[in-house]
Amino acid sequence: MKKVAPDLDVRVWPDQMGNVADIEYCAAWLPPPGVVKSLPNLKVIMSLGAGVDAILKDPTLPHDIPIVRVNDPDLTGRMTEYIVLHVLMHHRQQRRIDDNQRNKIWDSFPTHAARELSVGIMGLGVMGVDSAIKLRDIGFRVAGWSRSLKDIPGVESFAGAEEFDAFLARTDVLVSLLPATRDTDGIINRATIRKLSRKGPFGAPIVINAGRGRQQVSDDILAALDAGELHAATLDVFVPEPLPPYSPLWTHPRVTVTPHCAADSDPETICAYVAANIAKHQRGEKLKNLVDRARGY
Ligand code: NDP
Ligand code: OXD
Repeated sequence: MKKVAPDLDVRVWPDQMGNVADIEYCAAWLPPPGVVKSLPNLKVIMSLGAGVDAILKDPTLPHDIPIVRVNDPDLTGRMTEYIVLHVLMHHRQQRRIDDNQRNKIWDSFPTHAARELSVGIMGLGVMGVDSAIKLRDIGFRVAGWSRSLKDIPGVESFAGAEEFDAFLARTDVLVSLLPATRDTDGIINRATIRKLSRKGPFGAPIVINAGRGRQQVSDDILAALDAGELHAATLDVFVPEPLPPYSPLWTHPRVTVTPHCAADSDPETICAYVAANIAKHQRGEKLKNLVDRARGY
């Protein structure tokens, strides 16, 4: 912050807070409960990430202070790289090729075209739309599911609980880019997996979760893999994080574990975003990317 906004009086919690009554803006990722409430003159909370579940879980969080979340092309671009990478990794069976190379096996198995695979993205927000467009442009059959219907050329849109099953039925690769809310908790469960398409080239679906760990029921994913109901999974987010060493997800041959790195927040980019929003607020301009607390995202 000091580098990108040298004129701001920046205080760092917990040691350099000074008189807390001076503090008008707070930038946070996982504030310990009670810290935000202890700032009597706070005007805006700036999330350091796109997801705000870690901020909203503080039961003492004041109700009337706006929360701005990150919506930045750097973060979105990183997420799209991750989603495209992992869809392609499964589609091109790269893990099989890696295993074969380790064992010096020349196994030229048949491959298939992108148009043969249906990708379904849960969450057609800032991240989901960008990933959908890039996957569409590669040639995958892409659909998205969100609360409200979207109009994105070449991307089929489904909305609400009533269209969830139809969305799942056409999906070979299920991607989650949903926020963690009461409504999305546990959404990737055995029943959801069983509703996915089995018409794709692998005969069973694939799950990629880069939203939040709370969305997946890990035991259901493992059971579905072992029962042949799920072909493979890529998981970037977990409960708890870090994923403990004893978790069977680490060693399952058809699970790819990544350490919540799908879209890393680059400190300079995010601090510049926060500083720009502070300047905007001080000029009396309307803030964008405000969190709707009732919706939870
Ligand atoms: P947005 O708020 O822009 O998009 C959220 C999307 O989810 C919207 O399309 C919204 O629908 C949809 N949605 C929310 N609740 C429901 C529901 N109950 N049913 C159906 N659709 C729902 O968020 P972003 O795209 O910026 O980020 C998404 C999430 O990605 C973050 O909340 C965070 O959890 C995760 N993330 C993970 C990172 C990582 O490194 N793994 C990095 C960054 C983000 P509608 O459009 O109708 O409102
Ligand atoms: C985010 C994250 O929400 O990094 O930005 O998970």
